[in-house]
Amino acid sequence: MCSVGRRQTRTKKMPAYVITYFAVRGRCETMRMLLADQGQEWKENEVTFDTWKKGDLKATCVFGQLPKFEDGDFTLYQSNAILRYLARVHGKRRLYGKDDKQAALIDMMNDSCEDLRLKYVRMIYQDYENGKAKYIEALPSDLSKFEKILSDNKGGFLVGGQISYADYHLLDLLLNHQVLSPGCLDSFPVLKSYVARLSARPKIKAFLESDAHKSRPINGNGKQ
Ligand code: GTB
Repeated sequence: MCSVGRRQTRTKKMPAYVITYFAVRGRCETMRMLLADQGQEWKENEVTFDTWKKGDLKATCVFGQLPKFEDGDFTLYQSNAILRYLARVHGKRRLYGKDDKQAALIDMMNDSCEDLRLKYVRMIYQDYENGKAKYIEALPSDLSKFEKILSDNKGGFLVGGQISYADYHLLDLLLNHQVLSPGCLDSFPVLKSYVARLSARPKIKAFLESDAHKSRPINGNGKQ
């Protein structure tokens, strides 16, 4: 049937992705940054701590925790599994390297990001007052490893010459650490320019400057 001359009505498509999480950056800012950089839209389903305490939502979560991620009728938990899912679906090289070996190296990098995130989260939630200074003192030992990896890989990313899901994870961690300890990258020129370069990618820049990002606290207990 010919549609010439007929008024075309375009209905706005709802984003297929839904992130259900607390109103913080926490474990979701990496996936939000990845989605933003890949030009994707998503809906936020913010959960207040009062709602969470009632327990009904927790009881429906497979591991009793958030984030929960929905892609239509497909539901995922575990932030790193969500990142890997998005890495397989998006990007020129799927944000997951050019072959199985690069994919394995990218997983290895992300595991190291996760190790650092866990140390950071433990300090923030369990030991902020007593442990912050000690944490900052020990931080160069972790940062120097990422500095060396980025110096050795001339491609400008953790692995190869294309951004991967692990790069978004490292960027988020480094941004959070610069809030914790503003000078922490001063002795790491490669990490410092990596943060500047990735933060200047137009869609990441717009995301980092958005009210949505800026208004979200980094952590759920107000410590940062
Ligand atoms: N391995 C999991 C993943 O990577 O997704 C870990 C998920 C996780 O730790 N989820 C925390 C959670 O659901 C939220 S992130 N906690 C509730 C529970 O276990 O019952 C950390 C966090 C804690 C508190 C807030 N807050 O109060 O706003 C925000 C974020």
